[in-house]
Amino acid sequence: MKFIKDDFLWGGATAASQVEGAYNEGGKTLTLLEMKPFLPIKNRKAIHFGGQTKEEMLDSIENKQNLHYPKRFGIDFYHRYKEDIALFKEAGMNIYRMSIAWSRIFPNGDDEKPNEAGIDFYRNVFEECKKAGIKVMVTMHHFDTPYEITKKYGGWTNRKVIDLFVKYAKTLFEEFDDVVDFWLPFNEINVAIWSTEVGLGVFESDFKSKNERDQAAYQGLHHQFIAQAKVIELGKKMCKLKTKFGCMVANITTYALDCNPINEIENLKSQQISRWFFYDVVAKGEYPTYIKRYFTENNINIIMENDDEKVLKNNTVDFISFSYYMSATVAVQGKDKASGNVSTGGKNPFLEATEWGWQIDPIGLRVSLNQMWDRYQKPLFISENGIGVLENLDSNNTVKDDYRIDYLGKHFEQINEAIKDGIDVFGYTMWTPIDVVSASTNEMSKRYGMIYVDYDDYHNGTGNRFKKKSFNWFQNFMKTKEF
Ligand code: P53
Repeated sequence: MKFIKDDFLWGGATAASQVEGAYNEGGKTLTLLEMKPFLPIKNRKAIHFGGQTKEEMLDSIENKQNLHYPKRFGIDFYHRYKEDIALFKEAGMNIYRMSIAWSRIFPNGDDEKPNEAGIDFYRNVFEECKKAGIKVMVTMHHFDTPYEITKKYGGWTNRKVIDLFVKYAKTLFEEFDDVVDFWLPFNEINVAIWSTEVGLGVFESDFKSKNERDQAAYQGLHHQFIAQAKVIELGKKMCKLKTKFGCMVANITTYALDCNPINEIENLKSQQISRWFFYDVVAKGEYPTYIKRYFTENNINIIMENDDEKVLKNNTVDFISFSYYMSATVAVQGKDKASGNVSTGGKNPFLEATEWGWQIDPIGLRVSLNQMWDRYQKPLFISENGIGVLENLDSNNTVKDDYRIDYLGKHFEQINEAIKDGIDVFGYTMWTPIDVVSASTNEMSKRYGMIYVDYDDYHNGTGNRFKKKSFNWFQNFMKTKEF
């Protein structure tokens, strides 16, 4: 089949904490992500993200237990970025989505001046992309609030962190406006509610009750909403191109398990709380009515300052980006919650799932694109989509990943259909062009790339890069636009 849109952007996405390594080079400081060890996984379908106490995480700084902390090492992109960008170019990618580690730019969180070594590193990476003819989309915060900000301010629950983030963004606009094509202030902003450690840089074990935790999580999220709006406001003043600011939401599409109306309304409520709320605030510029009811019923009270509503209203996103990996089902009773390691939704008997219980659903992508277009009429960008698999190099030093080719091709087909539906969707970055450390499980062996990286879960290996079969498939797709 032929892909019908000529000027569509095609590429791959990564995140600093999952690729860079070099955690103690160039002046970088730690983040909570780098305090979470790799622990052998007993049940891949169970929910992960850590589970360490604050004490255990702080012990990790001196590595008292002699554990391996994968996000300190990543895939050594910090030293190998030239080789990787050359491979991205060879694959035919015309856009690369990556993130900047805040802790490389402001290692103490509140430094007066930015860290030159950090600025230099990213300038080199961006220039390498430009030389390769690859556009750049940058995430400013991909789960990696500097630990110094956790320590001194309590992470995002403290309103002062808004100003620190805006200052960081100002530095990025000053330094990189000429080499960055699109900015996403926050990755998967809804993760603030799922994990305060990953989303907000706040220790989960600091909370005494569920209500206290949820209250803090929504307050921290509010600060991120305001920070994002202020960054957009500033970016529009400072950057040459005024329409390059987007949001990013983890989009798990769900269906009612059956046609029982009580399940349909349950699904509607679930979608409002888990995804629409986040898009509504950043695309429409206001808290929707259903969330106000949810807050009242759950005893959550957001503290706002006078201007907050105006700031949100006046600084909505130019485009909407989201990650899409899977779908799930929702029912009032009898749902099987153990459908996946990050989704609390239920199983769908019509879908197959990965080893981690992520249910593969290409049509769900078209459903989501239609829903978002109807709700927002803003350009859409799929900033993550892909499949994690346990893989080994074969005797020819490659991986015959036909399942990945199948996964990607079927999703491309649904994007094509969405374009025929009349939807303005302008780009796609697969997760990932190259194997990386998993965000949720810290495994290296949960591989997403079309490039294999020779490291195991303990960072043993040469780190050498090898093309999988999907690399050649993608390269051919970029030449012919046939999939
Ligand atoms: P891993 C939850 C649901 C969907 C996507 O995830 C998610 C998450 C959080 O893990 O995260 C995004 O590596 C995230 C990436 C991450 C990728 O999906 O757990 O933006 O950093 O690596 C895949 O398999």
